[in-house]
Amino acid sequence: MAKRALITGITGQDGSYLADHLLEQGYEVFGMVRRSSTETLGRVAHLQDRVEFLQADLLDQASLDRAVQDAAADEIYNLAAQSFVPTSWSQPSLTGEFTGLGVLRLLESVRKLDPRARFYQASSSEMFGKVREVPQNELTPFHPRSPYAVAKTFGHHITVNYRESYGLYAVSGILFNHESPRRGREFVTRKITDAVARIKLGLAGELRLGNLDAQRDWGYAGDYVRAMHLMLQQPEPGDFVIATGRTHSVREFLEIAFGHAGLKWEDHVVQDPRYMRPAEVDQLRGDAGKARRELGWEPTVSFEQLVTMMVDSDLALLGG
Ligand code: NAP
Ligand code: F7E
Repeated sequence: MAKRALITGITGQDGSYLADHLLEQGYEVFGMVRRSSTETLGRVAHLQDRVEFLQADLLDQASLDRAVQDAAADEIYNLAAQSFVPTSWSQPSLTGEFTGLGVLRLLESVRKLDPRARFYQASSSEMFGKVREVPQNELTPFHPRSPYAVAKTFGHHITVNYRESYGLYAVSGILFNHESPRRGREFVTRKITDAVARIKLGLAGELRLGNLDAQRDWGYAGDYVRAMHLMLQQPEPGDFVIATGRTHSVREFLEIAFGHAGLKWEDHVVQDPRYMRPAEVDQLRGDAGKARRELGWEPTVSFEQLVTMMVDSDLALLGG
């Protein structure tokens, strides 16, 4: 019989790639969506006939209970969150509710109603924040630097705690930044590739950005959802860092993205204090050695391939 998976956050970047991957693996896929007055299924439009959507919200325990019961899933992937770091300073309580307490609510539903399900929590490299060591691995202490990161740190610890308290098969994937043509346009990578396409096609002239010296360990989302699935196939539950092990600056991203379209970034980029953050994380670089050894996981897309894939996709979307 086909395995059943429930994905929260299926309308997001990762949820859509994970749904693609699990359907390819022969899973029956259930996707949790929240009510909205406008359509949010754009990223999963190609899967509408193959996924069963269940309406629920991370703020509403009864709706989560129902979704967990109806899906009767073998594997539950909790990808839903308020995931944009700057919004976590302007809406800190909401971020705590969605990104922190939402994890606890879902774990409660699993504990009460489907404790044999395997549970994946989407944790983040942002938990390392003001880093204690470079590169960061599963044993590196956390020092979160934004309300988002604080909420994710709660989500991580409560996942480990439910594993230890109730014997749930619950794992936390500590994923470094991963991007794709399906990335939201507010995140710096997609903001840049979307602007490159607009500038190239004469639809825009400038791009306003914040800290160009910020560095990230950027990988490809399609590679990272494979790791999520692998984590739930292990004999024992455990936590894993997923990263490329290479760091690049926003400036390097600009250089490749604009260069790929035959443009010079210096002619178009304007630094704007509005996009600076109250606290920055500077030296994120992941050590995915445990995932390589125990999951056999490797990233397949290089930084250059990622940037050019995103520029090409945005050019195509705009008809270029
Ligand atoms: P994303 O594109 O922002 O997607 C977030 C998803 O969460 C959307 O489907 C959104 O639904 C849903 N959601 C938000 N609030 C909700 C609520 N109250 N109830 C139900 N659903 C809700 O994020 P992503 O990049 O795919 O990331 C997936 C997860 O991994 C997130 O938890 C993120 O924090 C974490 N993460 C991401 C990265 C990364 O680099 N991408 C790295 C580490 C960890 P709507 O469509 O209705 O808004
Ligand atoms: O920022 C700098 C900014 O918003 C990356 C989320 O998926 O990954 C993501 O969080 C860097 C920061 O992603 C702009 O200061 C400069 O240093 O693309 P971002 P993020 O904050 O790293 C982690 C792992 C997650 O878990 C999150 O959910 O780029 N930057 N100028 C800018 N960033 C933005 N957004 N906009 C700018 O104009």
